Amino acid sequence: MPLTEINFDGLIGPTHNYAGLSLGNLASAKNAGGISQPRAAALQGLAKMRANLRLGLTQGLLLPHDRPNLDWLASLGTNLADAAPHIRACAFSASPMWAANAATISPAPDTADGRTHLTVANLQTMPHRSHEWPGTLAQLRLAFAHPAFVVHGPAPAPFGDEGAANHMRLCPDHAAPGFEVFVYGQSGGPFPARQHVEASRAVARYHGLDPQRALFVAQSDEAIAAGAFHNDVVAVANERVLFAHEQAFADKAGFFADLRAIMPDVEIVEVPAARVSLAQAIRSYLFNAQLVTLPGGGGMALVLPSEAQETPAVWAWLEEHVAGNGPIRRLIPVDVRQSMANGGGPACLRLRVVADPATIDPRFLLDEAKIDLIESLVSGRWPERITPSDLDDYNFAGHVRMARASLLALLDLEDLA
Ligand code: SUG
Repeated sequence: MPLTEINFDGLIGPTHNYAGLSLGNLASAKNAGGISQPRAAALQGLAKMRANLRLGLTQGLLLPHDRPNLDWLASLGTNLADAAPHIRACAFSASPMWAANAATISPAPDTADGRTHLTVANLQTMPHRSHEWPGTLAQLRLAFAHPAFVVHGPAPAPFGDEGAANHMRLCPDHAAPGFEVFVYGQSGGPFPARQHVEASRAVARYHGLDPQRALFVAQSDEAIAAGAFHNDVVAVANERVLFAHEQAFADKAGFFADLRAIMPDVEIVEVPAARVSLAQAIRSYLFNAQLVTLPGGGGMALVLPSEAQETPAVWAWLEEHVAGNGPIRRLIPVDVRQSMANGGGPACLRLRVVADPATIDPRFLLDEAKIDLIESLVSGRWPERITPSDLDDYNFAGHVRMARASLLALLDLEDLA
């Protein structure tokens, strides 16, 4: 089977909660201490996966990690009972759901050895995400064990790497050689820059990319200050199309000129600040959308959060674009409000891998029957609500660990226990 784009969504885990752990992520700060609904959250994510399957797209799954992470607590010389509340919250975080931060992928046509390279992200800027990578790496090593893939360990500290959320690939079509754009932040503003250029350059070297076909581009300080803690909050690319906010990049003119020089047929769709402000773009997560190519020559669709439809300036711009001759032909709003309340939209929830599906461990691929099974397990085993005090309850920790164990058994993935 030819190379195709596969979206691996992170299944939202049973400990999904609002602990306000991500400085610079405005939604996370705003909802800190709120009551979460892990069951509804996971069902929303699964509904998005099902809808994407029905569009004719290939859909994969990444699993929730074992939380609370007792090994991480032990590495800090503590345990669930004694850990400070902030550290306990970090151990409980369901943050691996945001699979766009799992790894950076360079598909086979882009790499020197003709294999698809994946580098697990170290996520070392935020304590609650810094202990994700071993669990992610274990899954990547299983899912992509075929010799068509090379799975790399993380770039070393102190260089922060947040994976595909800061990486865009432009190409004539997914199976053809592409151009890879690594977007990084420069520190100095009110919020941390989570993607460091040293990490991006290391990933490009691990993957054996042609230096003539890779660009390193700085995020604008104003975007980070406005809450764009990852580039995928203000830009998204698919095939020949780059869809971005006018204020996404530090040196927009230089970046666009470089991109046009290496890829003359690139189509840049820019949303002007005069139509949609950075604040509106970030609140609505207009750009945290899945820009996908519909099979059968259906053009491109934008799978975007329903919050975008509810933001008049955003929706007016989008409707005009679709009515005109723009490359986005369809708008598909989806409800992922539980994840959105922690700053994770439709694009954060998925990791894109261009590969032949036959080379992937089928336990990580989905069809509707498997989604039915997972939905019914989630409906029975995921907590309906989590309040901050639940994280102090020892029995609660046992309950959520068992819930995940039953998912592993269902999917025949006990190797990840
Ligand atoms: O890393 N939120 C995540 C959201 C990640 C979104 N991913 C992309 N843009 N690709 C983060 O900031 C909040 C957790 C909390 O506060 O409980 C959180 O980790």
